[in-house]
Amino acid sequence: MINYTTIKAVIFDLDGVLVDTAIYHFQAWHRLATSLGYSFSVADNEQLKGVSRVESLELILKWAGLEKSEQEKEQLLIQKNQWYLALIEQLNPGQLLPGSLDLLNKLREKHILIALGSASKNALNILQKTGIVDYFDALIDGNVVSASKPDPEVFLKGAAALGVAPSYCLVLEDAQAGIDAAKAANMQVIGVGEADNLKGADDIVANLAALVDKF
Ligand code: B16
Ligand code: MG
Repeated sequence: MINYTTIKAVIFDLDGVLVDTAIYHFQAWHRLATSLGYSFSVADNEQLKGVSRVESLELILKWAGLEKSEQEKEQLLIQKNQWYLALIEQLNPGQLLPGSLDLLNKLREKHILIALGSASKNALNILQKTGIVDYFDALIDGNVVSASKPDPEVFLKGAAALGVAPSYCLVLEDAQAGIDAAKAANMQVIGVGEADNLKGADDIVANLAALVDKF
């Protein structure tokens, strides 16, 4: 159970929590995998949620039984990101997930600090396109972390940037790797989505709309 009265900061994951970009990651990885002759499934994609671009490619190559040179991998990463960027070109505030805006407004009203804790190197672009960048007191994304979730680095950096001790932080996550990272950071964590993929979360909600009245 979460004790909401003790929460001084909320650290949001991005893809799959605030914005519905997971489908575009799936489409871009699917296209790349197909070009490599590998049949990329929805179940494969679930394992890539919250995982960095580089590590995602390594997993796909492993599943496909393929070996590539560093130079080839670099090209594949550029290609995947180009396809992904083309897919999110038209992203707009309408693609914020249910409750995102209401929860951000509620936290502001209650003077609870807000940070982003995302593995994505495209996070700033996505926050700008969806019009929510100004809500954040700290932005920690794939450009400033060296260890991928489930390593706690991304969330510990978020707490440090806000000047709040980890035990007063609440993380909102849609990926198992993110739940594990939050727990490793000694933070409370709510899983957003299906319980099967969110083991160890302190609570689970279908979307952020369920949290607006908790604060
Ligand atoms: P990029 P999150 C993660 O974002 C995604 O869940 C994951 O699927 C993606 O591979 C990763 O960002 C890197 O994204 O290619 O944009 O740098 O869920 O941690 O906000
Ligand atoms: Mg996510």
